[in-house]
Amino acid sequence: MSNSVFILLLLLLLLMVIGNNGRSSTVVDEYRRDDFPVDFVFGSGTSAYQVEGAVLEDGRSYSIWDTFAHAGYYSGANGDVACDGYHKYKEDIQLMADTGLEAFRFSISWSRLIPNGRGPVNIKGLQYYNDFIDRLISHGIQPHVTLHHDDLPQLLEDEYGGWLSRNAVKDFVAYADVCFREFGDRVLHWTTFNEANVFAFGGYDLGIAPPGQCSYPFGLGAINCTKGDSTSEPYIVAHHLLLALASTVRLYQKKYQSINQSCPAVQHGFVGINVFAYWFEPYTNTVEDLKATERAQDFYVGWFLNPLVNGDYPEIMKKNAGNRIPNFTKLESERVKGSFDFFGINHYNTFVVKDNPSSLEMKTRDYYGDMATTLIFDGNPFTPSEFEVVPWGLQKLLNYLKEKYGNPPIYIHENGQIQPRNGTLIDNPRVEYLHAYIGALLDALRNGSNTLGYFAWSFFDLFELLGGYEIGYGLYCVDLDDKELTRYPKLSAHWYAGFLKGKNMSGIVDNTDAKETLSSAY
Ligand code: IFM
Repeated sequence: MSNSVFILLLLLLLLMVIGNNGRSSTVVDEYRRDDFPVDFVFGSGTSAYQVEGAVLEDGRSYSIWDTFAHAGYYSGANGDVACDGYHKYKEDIQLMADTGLEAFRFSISWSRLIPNGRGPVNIKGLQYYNDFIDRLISHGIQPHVTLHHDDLPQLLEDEYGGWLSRNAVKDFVAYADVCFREFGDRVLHWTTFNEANVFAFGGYDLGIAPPGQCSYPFGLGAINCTKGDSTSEPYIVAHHLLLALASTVRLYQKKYQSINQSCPAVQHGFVGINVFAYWFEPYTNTVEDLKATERAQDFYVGWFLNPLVNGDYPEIMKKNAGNRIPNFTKLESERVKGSFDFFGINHYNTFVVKDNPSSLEMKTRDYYGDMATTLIFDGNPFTPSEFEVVPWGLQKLLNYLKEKYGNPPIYIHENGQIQPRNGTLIDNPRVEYLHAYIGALLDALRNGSNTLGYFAWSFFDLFELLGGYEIGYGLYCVDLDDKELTRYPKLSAHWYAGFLKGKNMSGIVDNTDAKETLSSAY
């Protein structure tokens, strides 16, 4: 090749990259399980309230999610039965094994294990989770446990106001202690809080998640904001979650990671936290929009990751929230800093961010007002009918976490495609989504991201946090019209199983199996 042709080709390549709006590298289109490291884990997940049902069986007490659902947020729907996972877990675990899952992420219901919130352990609850974990392991599936997935025991909410009180820190650590003691010989991966940020702003600013608190004029929920203070409560709750994480990690290190009287057998597990993370693109390349984009990331993930990596909240949060965001004492800051073994992220989509300085002029501001941005959503941000497929958003997010927070160990705890729950098993949009995002993940790994695992959300269609039974993300459909709540694989379950079992995957899907299943199912 002559020099001039070579230079021309290089120029062409450069133009193609720029033409792609700087949107990161191309996403790998064809890949197989073997392209990922052997010790990388692929799994799927659920959470207790969303699948178990049996809400008052065998000694379980109500959690704040039961109360939230029964208050009418889901127009009468609730998790009283959900997928009946409490009774059907044996067949469910068989299904996980048939699908080829290497790991399964689930949460323990605090109010099933310790119905009073603190004090005596419920033997039936203990048996259930022991058997659940044993079965996963005997089927070759790693258990990844979440301790709190929006479901604080209601008794603690009633007693002292739940996570608004520092008392919750002590009770949470005691609950974690029980879990480490009882299950830590088999469980290595512990996530303290699922979507700590959404729990704080969804539950205490917007009122769209348990416990559904908000103050006028800020809430977004279906129920009126009759209780709460959107201007300060999200910050107080987040602060307590961080202190609880720090104390839990200390407890694990002191009591379970070194030989001592209370724990003669050393545990070698990992304790982390999970946050919800969008990728944000600036609306324009103006300094204002670029700063707004950085600010949005600080408010979403920096809120938790900055204290954990650097010992304090992002400067811009402290500036904009003023005295509504708590301060860390010197000792707290030292304890919070570094108190994680991994970060879990839940990533679904990418949004565009525009500067919105006028919100800072408001006399009273909620957390979103402090963020001073307009997040541009196409349709309903929380329950759209389908997510746009933006795999480069995941690549950019992983790269951002690598650059900004020193390449911490990451688990992608949730990623998946939303769809209306209408009984269809041919879910091509979900296949397209999973195929694209797993390809993007491979690119990110090749780019040096320290991501250690990926969990497709969700294993079943379950009781959804933001849409009850109206929407689903499941690889498997649960037939709500059948009293047996029979599970049926969707096309995406076949696709994921093919990938996990070593097939070469492209975007093209063979739907022969799914068609057969569909006709026998309906
Ligand atoms: O179902 C929820 C889950 O409980 C938390 N992350 C988002 C999912 C989909 O909305």
